[in-house]
Amino acid sequence: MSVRITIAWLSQLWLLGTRVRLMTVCALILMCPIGVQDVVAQTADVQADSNQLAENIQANPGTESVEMSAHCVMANSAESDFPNSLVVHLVDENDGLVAAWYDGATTRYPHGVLGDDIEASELFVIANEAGTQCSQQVVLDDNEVFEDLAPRLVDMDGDGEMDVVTIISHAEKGARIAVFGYAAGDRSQLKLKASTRAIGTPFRWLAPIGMGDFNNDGRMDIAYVDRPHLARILRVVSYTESNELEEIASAPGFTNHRIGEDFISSGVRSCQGRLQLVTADSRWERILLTSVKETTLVTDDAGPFTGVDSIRAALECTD
Ligand SMILES: [Ca+2]
Ligand SMILES: [Ca+2]
Ligand SMILES: [Ca+2]
Repeated sequence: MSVRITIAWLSQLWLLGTRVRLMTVCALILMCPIGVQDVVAQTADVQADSNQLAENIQANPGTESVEMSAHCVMANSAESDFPNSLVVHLVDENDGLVAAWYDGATTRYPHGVLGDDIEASELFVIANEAGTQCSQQVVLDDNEVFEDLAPRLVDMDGDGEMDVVTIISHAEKGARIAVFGYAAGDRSQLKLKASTRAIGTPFRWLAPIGMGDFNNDGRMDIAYVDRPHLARILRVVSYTESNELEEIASAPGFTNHRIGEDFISSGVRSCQGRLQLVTADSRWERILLTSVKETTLVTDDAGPFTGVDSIRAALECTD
């Protein structure tokens, strides 16, 4: 089922229409200072407020008629409670996810390790579909939040389309990594595709380091620090053929986050074709470079940790 809706634009940035336009918008967004990203999405669904649409059309002489599916929702990252959580993927010829952000601020999970106790309860995405863009929304249950800074767009299952890697925390079970995306060929509903098991205790968190094929077996992996303030265990999970996140390696002695910081001090570097995880050691004294050899983590010392800038410097290849 589809409906024909006239779409009006809330900003000067034009989005709907061709992929070229979207690439232009994404490029603009990437160049925008934080806080002034105008708009990523302006789509409409069958429940859209027709009066509002009419006003928008009158206020914006440039309007378009676009064939939209009924599963699309209104979405505007600039009006989100977390506009800075916007992430975009520069589009190639493929259809699929091109942007994601959090919304729905809530204080129902008062953990506060990321600097405040305001967390997100909603995830929005924009997908390219046959030349149009469609926005979709995930709304968490009341006992969950996205205890995160920004979603991550990565093709985890290797189907050529971006997936969204998030952190969900549960009132009774604490944090887990959750991967959202579309089932092959079906963009009618964004789905939870895979998840780690939750830590098991409320107010226990994890901090992603990054995504990549760290053990070089052709499957994407996620590296994270399990309880960076407490257990300080580096774990690597692999995205399996059956949409599971299966642990392939772990070791204690790592951290990448301090309570109250609204950033994560870690990342993945690729130097001479070799992927390495960059973190601090559990005492915040040294910078560690860690690679995955089959089921073993191999760690090298890369000098003193002197703040997040020293992590940034270690992410650069030196030769
Ligand atoms: Ca927050
Ligand atoms: Ca994918
Ligand atoms: Ca792998």
